[in-house]
Amino acid sequence: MTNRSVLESGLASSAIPQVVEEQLQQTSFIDVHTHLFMPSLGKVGLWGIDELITYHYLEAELFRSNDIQPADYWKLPKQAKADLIWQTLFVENAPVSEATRGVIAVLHAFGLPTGGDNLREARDFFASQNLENHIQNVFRLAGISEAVMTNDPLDPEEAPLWETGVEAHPLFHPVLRLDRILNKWPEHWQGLADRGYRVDAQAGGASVAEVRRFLADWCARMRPVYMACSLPDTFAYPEESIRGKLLAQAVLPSCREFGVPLSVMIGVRYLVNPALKLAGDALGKADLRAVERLALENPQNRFLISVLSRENQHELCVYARKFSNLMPFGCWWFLNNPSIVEEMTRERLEMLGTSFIPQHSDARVLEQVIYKWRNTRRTMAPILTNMYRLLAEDGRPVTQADVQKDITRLFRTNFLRFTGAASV
Ligand code: FIX
Ligand code: ZN
Repeated sequence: MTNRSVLESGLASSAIPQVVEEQLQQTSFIDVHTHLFMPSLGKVGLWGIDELITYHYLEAELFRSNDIQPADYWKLPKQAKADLIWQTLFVENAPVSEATRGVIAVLHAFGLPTGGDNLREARDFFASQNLENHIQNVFRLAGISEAVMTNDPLDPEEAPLWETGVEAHPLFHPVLRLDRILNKWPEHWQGLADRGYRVDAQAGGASVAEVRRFLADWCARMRPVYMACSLPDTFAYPEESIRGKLLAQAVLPSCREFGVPLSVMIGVRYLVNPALKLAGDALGKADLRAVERLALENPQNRFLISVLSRENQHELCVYARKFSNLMPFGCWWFLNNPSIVEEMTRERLEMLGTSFIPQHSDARVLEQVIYKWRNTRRTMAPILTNMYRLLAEDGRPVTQADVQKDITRLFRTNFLRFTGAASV
């Protein structure tokens, strides 16, 4: 069979870019990790221009381009913070970083001025929005069908809302986030004790069973699609520590009991500069032998996994080839820059085929999903186009149905199958 006839039975090489572009645009993605909240969780959910501008990514960039000291910045009211960041990063300097360009893309998506010297018009626009309609519109503009939240059962603002009962929302999936229990037990065991769980500071006695009871109560209350925890670059497994004990004896068994994966996000160096608060975290290369042991010693557990260091990405791909209970997802946080997303995604396609989840937004402010998913589609298009061209050249015709199936798998079914979650 000549090359010509092989190509004839599939898409012509010149047609592949447009088909890829169309399928990326037509497929609604599932945003598997965000810090967005459904409306019934009230003001923990952030949206609007002042939240967009005071995003911790931009706060970190502010202190590089303005002499204000963090301590003085934190004293400012929200709008004054936003005005200072707008003036510094968008008026006095060109908004060329990924995060500043993102704000421009959001303003542009709503037909708002991107070059003005004040935020008045944008503030008026967002103030006039009805939240429910705005969410629908934002998800449509972002090309996502639903978002997975990050819900903290010990958060002083959020937890009482769940405990008194909150209305679920079809576009938002809950997740049980366990950082306070696994990473900050000394500060937070009292929170469980105050709620009637017989735990102690050493996680001794009935603590393990009581933490399992706590997780069972929250699984019944929240019906999470997965449990999750971010972990430091020093994370080790197994480990002689309260985290090691609670992870092995409480969290992993509970995940098996409720049939949900555990999402582990590894590589954070927390608050390397505490003065910057949320913007003060950094990253470190982790020893992924912890992942090897986690996957090997818990074959009945499924792990969504994201690692923060660029230097850990190749290892993660190799471990995912060894352990089918690992599902790599996203280009997390400091990796969520088009140049690195491109590098990671090419490597993952070459090593894992379409058996991974390329991206999540990690949006902390509702409208951020618009630019984060726009960037992802823009980065994915040439990567997938090149991949299909190579496949056709190697002798396998590529059809529109192939492209549609692969994109749906990457951005929807891998997540739905791995979690067992039901989509909207
Ligand atoms: O741990 C996490 O879920 C991180 O994504 C966040 O803590 C981080 O602050 C963030 O916003 C990253 O984009
Ligand atoms: Zn996050």
